Amino acid sequence: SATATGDGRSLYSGTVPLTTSRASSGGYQLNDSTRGNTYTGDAGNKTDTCVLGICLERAPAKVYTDADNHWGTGSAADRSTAAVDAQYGTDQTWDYYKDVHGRTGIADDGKGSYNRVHYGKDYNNAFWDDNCFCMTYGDGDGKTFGPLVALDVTGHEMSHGVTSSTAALTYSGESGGLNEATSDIFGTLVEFHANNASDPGDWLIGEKIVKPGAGASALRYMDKPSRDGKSADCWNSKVGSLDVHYSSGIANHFAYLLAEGSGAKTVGGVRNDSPTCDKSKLPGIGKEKLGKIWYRALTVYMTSSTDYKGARTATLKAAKDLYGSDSKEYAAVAATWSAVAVN
Ligand code: ASN
Ligand code: ZN
Ligand code: CA
Repeated sequence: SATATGDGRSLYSGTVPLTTSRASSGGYQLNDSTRGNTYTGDAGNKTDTCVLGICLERAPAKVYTDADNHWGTGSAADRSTAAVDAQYGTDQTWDYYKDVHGRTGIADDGKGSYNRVHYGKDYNNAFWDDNCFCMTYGDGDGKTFGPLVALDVTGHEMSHGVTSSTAALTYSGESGGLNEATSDIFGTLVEFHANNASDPGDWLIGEKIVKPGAGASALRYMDKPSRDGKSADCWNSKVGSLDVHYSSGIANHFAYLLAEGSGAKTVGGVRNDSPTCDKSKLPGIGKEKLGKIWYRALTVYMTSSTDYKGARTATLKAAKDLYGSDSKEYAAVAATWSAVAVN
């Protein structure tokens, strides 16, 4: 079916362009043939019934259709609005990996994946699933979270697919923290790369989806992960026993410091001194170089069992390949891991 150019009124990102497909029956489908047929479907508020990875029943992914190729209303009351956000988010993630890293799709095989929105009832989460190789998003309960379809969340979930296809970091212990941090790092770099005026880049995760009931301005804070009350800023020998969304803090902190340095900055409206664990001062080498180094480390050097010490080694090898071992970038990677107590 022919490619068409439409637009959507999203919940979080304003009016966005959408590449869609003309349906043979008339109208349009929310399916992007220029991005490997990435599509978004309605889960119909159903849930999967799975035990140990085997699913007896799966919620649907009924592809969205529209008569005039102007999708959504900007209000969550219209079911296609969340679909606009999810499709736009995975478009932007596709483009980030393509433009910045030359990666075409999650598995680098040119194939798109799909999103399911309106999963379950009041479902306060979003997730990547290796079985369907797809992303799924809840609507939130409206008190803690709104629909979990913001740019950094879609970038986070799709990046789980990239990790799964590359280093395949085991989702527990320190490797699990690195898996989570990889999704936060690339989710954030996607948000910056999208350069969307309604949802500009920051170093916060989930700032658009939190509601007053969450009692926080974001889900996670990369500048100083302990701002969430649970995440680790600095490595210690027990971090591997934390939930992976908290042991990720060390690598999130590393990423922020490597890009932005240790000086005081305002992040998400909060002034933060981005303290290093060893009181060192770091200049920061920028988020583009952070992305290059982390991507090469993930795709060339990390394995399923990489721990924090291994991440230090992997990123140093990546920095050496990219900039040389005498470079300021190589020195910055070493100093920044030391600054989060990974030596
Ligand atoms: N939203 C969570 C994540 O992507 C779901 C999970 O716990 N795996 O990390
Ligand atoms: Zn995750
Ligand atoms: Ca963000």
